Amino acid sequence: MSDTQDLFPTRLERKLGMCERIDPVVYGDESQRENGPLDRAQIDEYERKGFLSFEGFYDADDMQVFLQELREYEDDADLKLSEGTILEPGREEIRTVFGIHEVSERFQRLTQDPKLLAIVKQLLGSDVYIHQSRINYKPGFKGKGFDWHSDFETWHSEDGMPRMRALSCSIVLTDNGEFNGPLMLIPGSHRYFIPCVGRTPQDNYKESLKSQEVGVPPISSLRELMLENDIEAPKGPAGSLVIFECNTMHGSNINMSCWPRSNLFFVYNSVENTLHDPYCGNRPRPEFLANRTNWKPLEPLNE
Ligand code: 6CS
Ligand code: FE
Repeated sequence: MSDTQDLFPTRLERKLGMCERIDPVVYGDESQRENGPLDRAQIDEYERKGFLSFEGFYDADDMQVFLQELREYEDDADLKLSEGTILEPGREEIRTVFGIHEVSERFQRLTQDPKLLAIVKQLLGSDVYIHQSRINYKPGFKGKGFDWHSDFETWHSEDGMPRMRALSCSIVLTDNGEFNGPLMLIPGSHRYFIPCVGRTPQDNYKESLKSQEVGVPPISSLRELMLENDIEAPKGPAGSLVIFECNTMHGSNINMSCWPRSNLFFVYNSVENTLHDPYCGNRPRPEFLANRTNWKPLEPLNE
């Protein structure tokens, strides 16, 4: 078991009600919060909603080289066989490639983009490192969806992440429109921790990354959050960015369009929030899902 008290019990036999968040959303004192690229209004919006979206954060043309690399992976038999590559259920199409920043130098460099890193450090109020990276391909007609979930609920239970001091940067590599299964988020949902019912099977990730059964919040809690705050699905051209807090409820629909919806995710964790033993009591998940070996602070890479 972990060497710290479990403040967020989940994955139990009995249903527990949702509880109010106990961790800050934006870390650091006033001066730290002012010290970064986000202005007061953006900080307040992130604190209130649990996410921020930036249309055209990167130039769409600059995303082409990243997309080209994705296309090459689709024809890379070895990569498709590796454990960090998840295929669509019952198909040959790639669903997710995990650990992309370790597979590709170009993606590694992007994790250290000065513009992005400055925003992340302003929100987390500390040095940061990559907890997890991935690309969700969501190919046209065949890309399945992702059920509603809080990433933190999984990362706490299955990776031993102690507190809510991490965030995901989702960079859209293809246009995210209404019809190709954009990321959907429930504003304000990050303010509640929603325990999930059901013990975590060993090696749960072998199933959960294709279709999540354990760690899916109760419908009653989801309904309460949606009625209170609605749902938002930020859209935008390739190069747009959504930053969402580790505990913000999110999911996405299947892709019924002909256009792929390929998003890149970098998960930044505070160096003050490094992993303990998984709170669910299982053995740790593989490195491509949860980085346990390199917590060195990321330095910005200038062009
Ligand atoms: O288990 C995880 O870490 C992954 N599962 C989901 C549905 N989102 C976060 C992450 O990619
Ligand atoms: Fe997720």
